[in-house]
Amino acid sequence: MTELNPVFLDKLRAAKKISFFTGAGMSAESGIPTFRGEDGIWKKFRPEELANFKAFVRSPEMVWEWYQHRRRVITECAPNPGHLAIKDLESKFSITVITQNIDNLHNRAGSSSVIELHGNILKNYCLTCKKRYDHPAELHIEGTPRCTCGGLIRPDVVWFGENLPEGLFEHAEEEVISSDILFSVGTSSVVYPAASLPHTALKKDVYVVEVNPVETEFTEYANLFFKGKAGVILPLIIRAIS
Ligand code: BV8
Ligand code: ZN
Repeated sequence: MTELNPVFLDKLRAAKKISFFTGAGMSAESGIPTFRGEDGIWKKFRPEELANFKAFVRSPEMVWEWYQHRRRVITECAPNPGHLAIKDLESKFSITVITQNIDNLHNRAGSSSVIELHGNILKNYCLTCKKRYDHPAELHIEGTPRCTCGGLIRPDVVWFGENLPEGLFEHAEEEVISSDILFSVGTSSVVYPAASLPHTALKKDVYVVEVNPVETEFTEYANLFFKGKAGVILPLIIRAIS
């Protein structure tokens, strides 16, 4: 049993507002492969080849095939005890989730305040007229989905080299610096500007806790590091304060 640090427990009991900054590791126990782990999807694919606009314009079929594959995986998965623990904490604290994940699992777990920094794999829009196609049933995918205007439809996710949606990152920063505690869960902390959020929190004296089975680029800066899986550590924290 991971003995919970008494300083941390005091901070937790005194906290009003807690933010969670999550990455692909948050969904690993739901069965969704991470990007950079052993079975990471970047092992088979390279982000430059797939998760960027040029790749999409060059070969929309290939990029759509990749996203359809990931959609199928995601729809077969369910929120894990880590997602559910974050949702349960809403009964005691004001909770904001800031996720890098596009898998919609925090929403499916019932979290009421979720900021999706990099978009949502179930959402799409037309490159030409910006018409939205947010219900997969609307997408007729033989090869590459086309809009009624004839334009190419793309997934509503943030690709490398693309800016985050207007104002979203600033909103996430505000949530983080106004929190008593920030949990950074399941992220290798290498993709910016998202990965700057825990550092911004530290600068504003927010107590930052990292949850990850391995140390990351951020671990040396964290106020507290739980070496473990999200689906184990987060429910354990719930039990400690119930
Ligand atoms: C931007 C959505 C301004 C799509 C993703 C040169 C040119 C252009 C840009 C850059 C450049 N150099 C740097 C940049 C910026 C670039 C960047 O940071 N690159 C990195 C790679 C160096 N960032 C961008 O381009 C961003 N935009 O900067 O705009 C701009 C504009 C123009 C020009 C310049 C700048 C946009 C980045 C968004 C990319 N989109 N995803 C899709 O998913 O298809 S990124 C994707 O990877 C995720 O969204 C996530 O954000 C990111 C990182 O992955 P993680 O979530 O951390 O996952 P990872 O696998 O890495 O780690 C998993 C962790 O979980 C591990 O630590 C593991 O130990 C742990 N774990 C495993 N199991 C568990 C667990 N933890 C807990 N429990 C478990 N059970
Ligand atoms: Zn259109």
